[in-house]
Amino acid sequence: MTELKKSDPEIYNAVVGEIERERDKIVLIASENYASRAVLEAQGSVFTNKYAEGYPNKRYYGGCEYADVVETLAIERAKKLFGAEHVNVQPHSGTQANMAVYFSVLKPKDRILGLSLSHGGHLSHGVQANFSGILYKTFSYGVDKKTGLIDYDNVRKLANRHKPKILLAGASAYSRIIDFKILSGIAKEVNAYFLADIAHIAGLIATGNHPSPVPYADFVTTTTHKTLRGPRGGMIMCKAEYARAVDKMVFPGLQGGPLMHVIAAKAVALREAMTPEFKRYQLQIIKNARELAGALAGRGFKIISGGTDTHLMLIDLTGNNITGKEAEAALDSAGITVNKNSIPYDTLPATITSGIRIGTPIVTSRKMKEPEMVIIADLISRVLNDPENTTLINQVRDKVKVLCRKFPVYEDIEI
Ligand code: DSN
Repeated sequence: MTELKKSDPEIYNAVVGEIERERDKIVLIASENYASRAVLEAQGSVFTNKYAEGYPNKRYYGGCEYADVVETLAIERAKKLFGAEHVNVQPHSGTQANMAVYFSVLKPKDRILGLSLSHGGHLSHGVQANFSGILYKTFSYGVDKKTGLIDYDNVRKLANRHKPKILLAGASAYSRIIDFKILSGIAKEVNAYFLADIAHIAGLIATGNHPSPVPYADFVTTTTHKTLRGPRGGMIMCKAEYARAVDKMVFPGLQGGPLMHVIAAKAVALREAMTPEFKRYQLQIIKNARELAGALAGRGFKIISGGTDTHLMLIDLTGNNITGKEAEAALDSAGITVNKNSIPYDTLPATITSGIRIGTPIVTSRKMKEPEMVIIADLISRVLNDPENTTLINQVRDKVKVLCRKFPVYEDIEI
């Protein structure tokens, strides 16, 4: 980064700080990942300079011959990877992908039914403070208080009562397999569109480690940067009959120029996702999550739903004498990054919470395996049992650094 260092030392220093943070901390944010060097290079390429409003071979700008190459490759790779009839790779984010789907089939005040944010859903699935809650009449289903699992009978009841125009599946903090087949059946029964937002589990689905909603869903939206390990961005898959409506809504409906550098990076990530190595990686994410959940449970932590089938787990701290906010802060000072998270039926506000969410995509990208998960569980447990003990926090931070050095990341980036 010699040019950046010379021309803008403040930004250069922040980038170096971020490289060091990502390198020296154990990052367990379930929605993050460390993209490959190839993805970073594509995203940092000269495609950042290019306007390409429109779609391949139908652009509103000249000079799009290479933009057409990358966007066509991204579309074709996504179609092949997920078995989708139609793909749009232009949404700038997952929320914008959801917005484009809503705008293509809903009118303001139409009804949406999705998983409640406080039970593991997402902002854009109908939260009042989000555009989805402002524009539409939104209803939510939740998880069973005892099992922590989605109560499909209750979803059916609510769907019959509220008659939504879209039934939404998908979550940000749900650790079990989502039965897309049952949910799509419920949508059919009430004549609703079925939208599956697979942002968190796209990598697991692409590699057959979680059942796919693509055969059943009218629309499937995702981000490309979580388990899929690409650049930050969104993507829509849909049945061919909605292709025109979705494409028109993304551009010119909601966006102008697509981010061609991000689309180039999406294409790279989608190619990586087709490799046997990526399939092994996704399986290891799940194995690591199971091991970590088991090791934490063995140290007195309550895991919502009793465990995990995916890349993440939600820890209920109500029996551990610490809030989610306090746990997040104590762990971060010990070099372990997690996020506070509401648990189902939480009595504390979202700014404090009674839980933390933990995910394994990044530590698995660093090639850590089950033995390291036991070490991490032990470090987490020590910090959360004695969060104000600065000597202990410093000791844990040193151990974290040693572990991180054994599993390096971005070693070859010249700073
Ligand atoms: N905010 C993301 C998450 O952390 O799950 C979802 O978009």
